[in-house]
Order: sequence, then structure tokens, then C-alpha cells
Amino acid sequence: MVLLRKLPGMPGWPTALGLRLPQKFLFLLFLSGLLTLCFGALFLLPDSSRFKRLFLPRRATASTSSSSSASSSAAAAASSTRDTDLPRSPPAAAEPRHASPAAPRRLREKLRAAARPAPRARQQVQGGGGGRAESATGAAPARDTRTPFRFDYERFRRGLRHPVRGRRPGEDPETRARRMKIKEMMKFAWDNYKLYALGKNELRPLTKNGHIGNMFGGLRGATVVDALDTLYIMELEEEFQEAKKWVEKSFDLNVNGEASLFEVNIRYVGGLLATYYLTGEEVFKSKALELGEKLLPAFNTPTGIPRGVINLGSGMSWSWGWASAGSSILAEFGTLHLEFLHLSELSGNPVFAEKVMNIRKVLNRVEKPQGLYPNFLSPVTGNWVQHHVSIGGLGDSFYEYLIKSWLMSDKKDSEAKKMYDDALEAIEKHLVKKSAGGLTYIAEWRGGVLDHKMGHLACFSGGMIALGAEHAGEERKQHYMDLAAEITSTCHESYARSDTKLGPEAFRFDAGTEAMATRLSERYYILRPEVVESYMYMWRLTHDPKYRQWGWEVVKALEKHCRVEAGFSGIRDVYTTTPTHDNMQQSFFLAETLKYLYLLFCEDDVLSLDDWVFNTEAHPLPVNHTNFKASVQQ
Ligand code: DMJ
Repeated sequence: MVLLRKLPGMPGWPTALGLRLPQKFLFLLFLSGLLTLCFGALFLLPDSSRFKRLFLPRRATASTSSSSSASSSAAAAASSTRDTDLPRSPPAAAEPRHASPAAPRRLREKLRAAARPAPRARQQVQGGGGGRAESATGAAPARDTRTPFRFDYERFRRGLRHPVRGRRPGEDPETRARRMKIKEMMKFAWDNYKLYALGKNELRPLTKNGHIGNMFGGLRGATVVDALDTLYIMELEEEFQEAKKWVEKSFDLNVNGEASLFEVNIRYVGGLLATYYLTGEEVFKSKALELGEKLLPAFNTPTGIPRGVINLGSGMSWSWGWASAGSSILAEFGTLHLEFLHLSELSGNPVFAEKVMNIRKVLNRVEKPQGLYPNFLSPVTGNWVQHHVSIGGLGDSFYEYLIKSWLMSDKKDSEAKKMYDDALEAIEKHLVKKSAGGLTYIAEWRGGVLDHKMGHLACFSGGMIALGAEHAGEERKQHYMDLAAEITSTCHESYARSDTKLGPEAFRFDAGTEAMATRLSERYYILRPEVVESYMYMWRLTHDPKYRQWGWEVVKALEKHCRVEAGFSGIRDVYTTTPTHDNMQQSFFLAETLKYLYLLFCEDDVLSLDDWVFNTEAHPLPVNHTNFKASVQQ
């Protein structure tokens, strides 16, 4: 307008139209309104529209399309919103709720709709890996909601290479007896939970009551869902039916509380998915999908990196109060991939796969200090918040899910494999150390300074490195198998050097100490699985009998120090033969510790590694051998 009025020989429009001052004012008002509307409408055009690409830079487009978060740009977010602009403690609204009140109504509706899962898609979704996720992560597919989607379970079962519970060939009586002992422990743990705490999250075995806690946002029955597949695999049929009945009749998903996205995903979604794949019972699938949809709003951040806490009722999400500068945790947002690909596989809805493939994009884009992945990332800017690196707590299962994503894709997801290979190389270069006494361990890294400590959680890495070594190429394979064996042996030392023969929460390699806790606060054992998890993988991959021997030592120690009248309990100090109990039977004891111990004394075809990958809570999810594509029922 201003420009037109000043052009020589060209009167301004209002003047040319012969308008008076108030009319001019009204005319200008109308015109500017029209322009604003036109500009707003650009946001409603599909991303592929030429007009949109012409008028809006790519970044601005991405930052408003929160649902197709595959396209949301961390860089765009960085330029538009500062980390400190968002609330860090509850209740921080999910991003669509932050849309400016001045935004056009349709735009706000679009953002709100984006927060909801997309309708069931007709197209076939290939869950399980990067290559296969392509269809789920590309441009919005043409949808036909007239045809209901049905996952072809029978076809999936036909694709398995081994019966899920094995073929039961002859075996030596000692192995069988040990396996039966572990089965008895599982029955004991379940029976007491059922008797004193059914429907609560965990059993308190000393006080003989239930514990609910605040990790699962009002969801109940964590032990039931975590135990389902273990009961099934151990052929505890009656107990499995009891657990199934509880899920059918009492498992209520309409809750309204603050949940850990990570914990709900690995325990509940993972447990339900695994049990569906093992049994084909629809109830587990439908509960998994319903719960999965409740987790989606956590991803509505400028980068698509989910926040750690979500209210399962309102969908509002926020970062943990303790997480530095409102950051999200690597081991939390990096441990969704396996489950979310299966949610897309089973629902035919690509939205779940899109969410996790976007996480990978953000991680690939951000610069890694020395090739390492720090544990804290801003969901607003997509940048690291602190340079603390650990293969134990806060980092652990992110690495696990990279190699397992590749395995679950039947070795097609080469992007995940490369990320894993590069990360492991950096870890080995900067964090792997040998103690004076010859023990190999993985230290933690704080901005370049090493903390010579290994958490119990980090002991899963022996198994992970062995699993990856199988596929590392001839010259690296033996090297990684040796590294895996050394780390597993160090973790075994942390058990062997204690009075109870159970390992502490963390052990150190400094001030003359090797593989022992030096702080009072690190001497406890809460029935954690990571060490026996590594024994199980090492046994399957080497058949060295020492791993079964070490596993049996753990069984004896559990019986001696953790078994109480009404279940199993953690202990407060592994360095005394008369430890006090913490009065908690963790649900992961049934999901993981007892399952891995049992598998250690099974033949290799029980939950064969050819067919299954275990999520980080030991729930088996199937490898996609044949692109077991979802079928469409006409
Ligand atoms: C489990 O819930 C999972 O293994 C998780 O990855 C971290 N550790 C606990 C058990 O120690």
C-alpha cells in the first residue's frame, strides 16, 4: 500500500476510489483483515502445496505441524521458542494447547486434531524397522476408513522359525531341575502377589499388602501385566488365566494421573504386546493400542521429542522436575521404538511409527560430542542440555534399542545399526577402561571427565554387546565378544565380592576399590535383572557353562537373602549376611529377573533369538521375518 501510494503517477487506491478519511480507515481495516486471513490459510495447506512452500520457509511449516512430527524441525523450534519459555513443572500443557489465542480458529482446530491419533489407515504398515517404517513415516498416505484393518495373526505365527515355547528335546536332569526351581520361584512370587496385592502395582512382602506408587499415572496391576508373558512361557497355565482374567475384568485405562511415559511403555505396552503376540488373545492387543494412543500427546513438543511425564487422562505432559532445564532423558525417549513400531503394525495406524522415527531424525541431526550421546536433551530446541554420558541409568536402553531395532527389522534397519555401531565405537574409545586388577568396566563421562563407576543398570551391556557382536563383521566380531565377556565377568565380580553374592546398585573403581560399592547409599539390591540378563545372552551366544553356573549362584542367593514368608524382597545392604529387607517385590523381578534366569536353563529354541527381541523389560516382541504385513478385511 505504502509503496503504491508513492509510485509517481499512480494515486493510492483509496484516493483513486474517491473515499473519505473514515471510509479509507474502514477500507484499510478490511484489507489488512483479508491479508491476515490469507496468510493464516497458508498454514492450513498441505505441506506439499506449492503455495505453502513459496510463502512459508520450510522451518516455519514444520514447527506448526505437530502431528506429522517427522517434519517438525528442531532448528525451527530453537529459533521460535526458548527453552525457558515453557513451564518445567506440572502442569505444562502439551504444545497444541500453547497455540496463541490469536491464531485462526481453524488452525487451532487443526493443531488439536493433530494431537489425536490419525484414523485407522488402510495402507499396509510394515512395522519393525527403518526400512519398513518408511511407509509409516512418509507423506500422509491416502486413507480409506471404510475398510477395517486387521492384523493377520495366523500369518505372523506361520512366519516364526520355532515354536514359542520350544520343542522340548531331551536335556540333562540337572538343567531341568534348576529350571523347575526357577518356575517354583515365579509361582511363589505370583501367588503371594495375588493373595495380598492383586490389582495393586507391587507386593509388599513383609507387610503383606500392596503398593501403588506414582509411576504409572493411576494405572494399576503393574505386576499382573509385567508377569503375563513369564507365566505363559513357564507354562503356569492356571496363573496365566488368573492374570488374563484380571486384565479382562479389572484393568482400567480410564485413569487420570501423572505417569512416566517410559515406564508405562516398557512395562504395560510392552507386556501387553508381547502377550498378544504369544497367545493371539485380542484383549491384550486392544488394551495395548488403547494405552498407546493415550501416550501420543507427550510427543506434542516443538521437536517431537516427548516429555517424560504425561497425564493419561488430560494428555498434558511435562518434564521431570529433576531433569536439568526441562530436558527429556535419552534412555526414556530413546526406549519407545520397538513398542511403537509394533503399535503401528497391529493398528495399521502409522502415527506411532512416525513419532519414533522423528526422534531418530532429531538425534541424527544434533551434534554428538566426541560421537557420544549425552543423557539430557531439550524437547524444545533439540539440543543437549548437559554433557553427562552413561551406559547405565539415564542412557542405557537407548543403545539397547538401536541394536534391537535393527534385529527386529530382520536386519533391514541399517540406519539403526549404523547409529549403534558409531555409538559403541565412541563408548569404547572414551568410556571403556581396565582397572589395575584387570577388570574391564564402562565409566561415566561428565563433560570430558570420567567417573569410574558402573551402575547395576549398566550390566545389561555385556549382553547387548554380545548380541551386536554377532553382526559386527568378521574382524570386529571376536573383539566385541571378548569385550562383552569381560564386562559380564566384571559384573559377576560385583556379585562375587559381596557377602550375599548379590550385587550392589553401583560399584566403583577408584581409591583402591574394584567392583565394590564405596558409598552406603549404593549398597542395596532391589531384585534387578541386568546381570542375569547378560548371563542369558552370553550363554545363548557362547554356551560357556560358566554362565549357567553364575546364574545358579544368583538363584541360591535370592533364595537365601531375598525370599521371605510372603514373596521376594529387595535388600538394603549386599555386604552383610543378615541384610534388612526393603519390603518391595518389584514387578520387573517377575518380568525380567525370573524370566532371564528361566531362559538360561532352557534350550535355545524357547523364545529363540531368531524370532524374538526382548524389550528392555524382557517382554518378547517378534522379529519381522517376512514383513508380516497387516491384512485388510473387505
Ligand atoms: C527395568 O524396568 C528395565 O530393565 C529398565 O530398562 C531399567 N531397569 C529396570 C530394572 O532394573
